[in-house]
Amino acid sequence: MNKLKNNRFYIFKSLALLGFTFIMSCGVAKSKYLVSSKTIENKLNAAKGKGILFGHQDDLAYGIGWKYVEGESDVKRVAGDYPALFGWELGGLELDHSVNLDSVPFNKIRELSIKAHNLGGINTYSWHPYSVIDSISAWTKDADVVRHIIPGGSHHEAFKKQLDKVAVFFKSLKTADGKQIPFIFRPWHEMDGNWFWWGSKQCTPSEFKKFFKFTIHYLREIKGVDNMLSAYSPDSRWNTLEDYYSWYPGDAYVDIMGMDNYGLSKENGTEEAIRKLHMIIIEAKSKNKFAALTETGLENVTDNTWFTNKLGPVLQDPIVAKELSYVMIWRSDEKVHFFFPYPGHPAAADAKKLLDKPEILLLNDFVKIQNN
Ligand code: BMA
Repeated sequence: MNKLKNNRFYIFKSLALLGFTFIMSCGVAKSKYLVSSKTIENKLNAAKGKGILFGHQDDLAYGIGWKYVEGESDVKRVAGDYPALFGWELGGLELDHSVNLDSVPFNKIRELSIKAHNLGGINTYSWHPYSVIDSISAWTKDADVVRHIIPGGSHHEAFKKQLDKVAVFFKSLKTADGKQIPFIFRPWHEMDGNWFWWGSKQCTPSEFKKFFKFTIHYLREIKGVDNMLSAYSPDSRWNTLEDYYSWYPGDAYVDIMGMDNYGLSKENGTEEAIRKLHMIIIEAKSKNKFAALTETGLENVTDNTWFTNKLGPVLQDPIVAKELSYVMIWRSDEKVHFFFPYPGHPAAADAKKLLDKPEILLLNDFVKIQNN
């Protein structure tokens, strides 16, 4: 009798456990996004050949007509899902400001970066610091900064203090259980232009390389930021591979080879972008690195078919579609400075049409790939 009772008890317990497991697994299966703690290399490798991750700068922070609204995103509003890659800007951190140079609080950037990571996405950071020499902003044509802040320069120690603050921020990007989240750092971009104090007219290629190398070395080796991939991204002023490599700091300091390109609407703009991406892709492949279109867009989306007619042909080029890891559209500030359309904008349907293509990966597509 007792044995029977015991048996019944065990059967009941097992059924209850089974039921609980079933309910839990249904819950998990139904949830659209799953936490993924894989390294960025693994995540990018998982997506290789399956599609291109679609990214947007400041996506979770603000868009047209909203700011810091939980769960919002202009990409989601228009295309039904979040981007797979999230860009953020760190300018102002070096001055202990509480908000970045676009007025986004660093606490928000941290919170939303962690959220993006927990949803299964990838974060990438740019940094446009004020110069340590005279506190001029990153946008200056006549500064002589780099020479003074590389090792041996008069302001090298001051520059290290700026980097210390960046390291503190990066190390504060942790999940609830205390694990550091991996991310991409893309410093000193568009160096082939002459609008930043690290631009091609403001320092020599050799100074630039020392500068880039030191930045990555210091963060990784001295500050222990060891969960970071680094991206090299000139603008599109370069023409030949030799030009592209003019500022390349060396394989040990670059994980992602890319370019920014805001010229897709120019005459032959898409063809030129494809030509250059092919060069980058071949190089990246031969070095076992990733290739990316690190920034693009059309300010205020003044062409209602820019997404399918300009960006689309670039991303759908067979080599690009197979080999490019990600593309990132620049931020959507107010109505005078946005690069992704908002609901009701005449280009919204066209952007959705491109983003609906199977070879363009939004967050849910990316998470499914990671979980396979
Ligand atoms: C530029 C513009 C600026 C912004 C900067 C850093 O391209 O969007 O308004 O301050 O990037 O995010």
